[in-house]
Amino acid sequence: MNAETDIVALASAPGTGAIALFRFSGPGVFTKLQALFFAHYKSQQWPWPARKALLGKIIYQDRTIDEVILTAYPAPHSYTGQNLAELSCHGSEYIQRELLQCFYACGFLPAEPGAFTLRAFLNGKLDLSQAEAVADVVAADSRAAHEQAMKHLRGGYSRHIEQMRLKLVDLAALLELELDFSEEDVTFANRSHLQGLLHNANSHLQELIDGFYWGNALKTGIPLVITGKPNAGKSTLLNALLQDERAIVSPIAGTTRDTLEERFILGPYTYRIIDTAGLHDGGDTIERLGIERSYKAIAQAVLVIYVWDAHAETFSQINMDALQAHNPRAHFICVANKTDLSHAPLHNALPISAQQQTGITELKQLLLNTTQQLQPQADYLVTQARHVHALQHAQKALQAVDTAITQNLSTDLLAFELRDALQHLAEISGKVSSEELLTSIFSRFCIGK
Ligand SMILES: Nc1nc2c(ncn2[C@@H]2O[C@H](COP(=O)(O)OP(=O)(O)OP(=O)(O)O)[C@@H](O)[C@H]2O)c(=O)[nH]1
Ligand SMILES: [Mg+2]
Repeated sequence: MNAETDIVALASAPGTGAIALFRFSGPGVFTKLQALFFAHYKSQQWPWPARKALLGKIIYQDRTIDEVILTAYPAPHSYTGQNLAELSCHGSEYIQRELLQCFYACGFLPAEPGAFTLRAFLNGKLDLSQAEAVADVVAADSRAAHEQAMKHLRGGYSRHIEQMRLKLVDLAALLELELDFSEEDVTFANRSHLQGLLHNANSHLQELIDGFYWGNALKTGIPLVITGKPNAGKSTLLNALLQDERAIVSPIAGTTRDTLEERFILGPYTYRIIDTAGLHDGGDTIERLGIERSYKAIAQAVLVIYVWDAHAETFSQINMDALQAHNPRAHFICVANKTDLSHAPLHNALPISAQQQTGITELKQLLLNTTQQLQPQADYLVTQARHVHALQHAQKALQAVDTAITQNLSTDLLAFELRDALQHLAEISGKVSSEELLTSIFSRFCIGK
């Protein structure tokens, strides 16, 4: 992980475009580019003015490869904190290839995925959780996912965790002080005060951990499961919502055997909408396997639409409580389908006809309103599984401190567990990190970011 090399990468999407953008970072970037870039205007020749778009040519071995715009960002005022340059050229794949070859010939090395953001992290431009947010901003495909990523990028979340960590650092310092004076049997940290703070920190950590349920749903898509009896019209409803003949529909009960998942954007949200095998007792081996998967999908859902075939089934035959027992945390919506055939009382179910596509707009609106109501208004939702693990470990260590106090155990044991908790909290912002961790985080980035 050598961050002192001079790297280059195509930062725009691969393929032909109106323009393409190359990015360079490293201490020797400007020296290397000087041999290739010739500014059009005398006033813009070397030394290049900082952060100004310069028109010029890339000339390599007496051959003009392209007319380009170069912007130089001298260290430390750049994304990576190093000398950084961005060069936009005409977007043909041929030009991109030719330029890349001449950059390599001049000594630039190809950038690994996430290399620029890694350097920004190593130079203190952003912390690790902000770096992760950069990847999320690039990947966000809905307003809700984008909003979450931007919040994390601004760093409020990191500061929030850091504030909690610093309070615990104060406590740890008092305990360490006691250890220094261990001969004299003094206590600097009042134990009941300490426990009070631990309880606060603990419930705070729990809040953050709980927030991942929604944080993850908003980032990766809200799991929305369509369930009901066989033939109720689940697959027809999926198709109506997607406006696409995605799933097979047939009058034969047991058509859908496996779960089928699609992304579905509604207002600010992305849903992972999942069609499932119809629920019933009995069925052959394959159907049973399918039904098992249906229950598994329900258990992981945030929202569940129960499709009630109002034509074939009376409302009293539906056992919603038994269904909700599979996922008490999820929100269940009941729709009465096939209302084109049935005039049965609706019992608060939303009337639709998936086949005739009536009530679909109302159902979308209901989904939207329900999601808006359910989405927590917390300032900071945890969106990374890595953070949840760190928070859970920190919580476990704090609980161990608490137990140790109750059992009147020695100060060095308290100090040990508290240090462990601090270590885990510090992992979130990357105050402590290993090369392995950094590699696993940044390898998920795209090249050029
Ligand atoms: N009249 C009417 N028929 C419908 C409606 N919705 C679905 N159907 C019909 O009901 C039958 C079953 O529809 P599917 O969408 O395959 O039902 P499913 O719930 O996915 O069934 P399985 O996959 O077998 O569990 C098909 O013949 C559909 O055309 C509706 O609103 N009105
Ligand atoms: Mg089906």
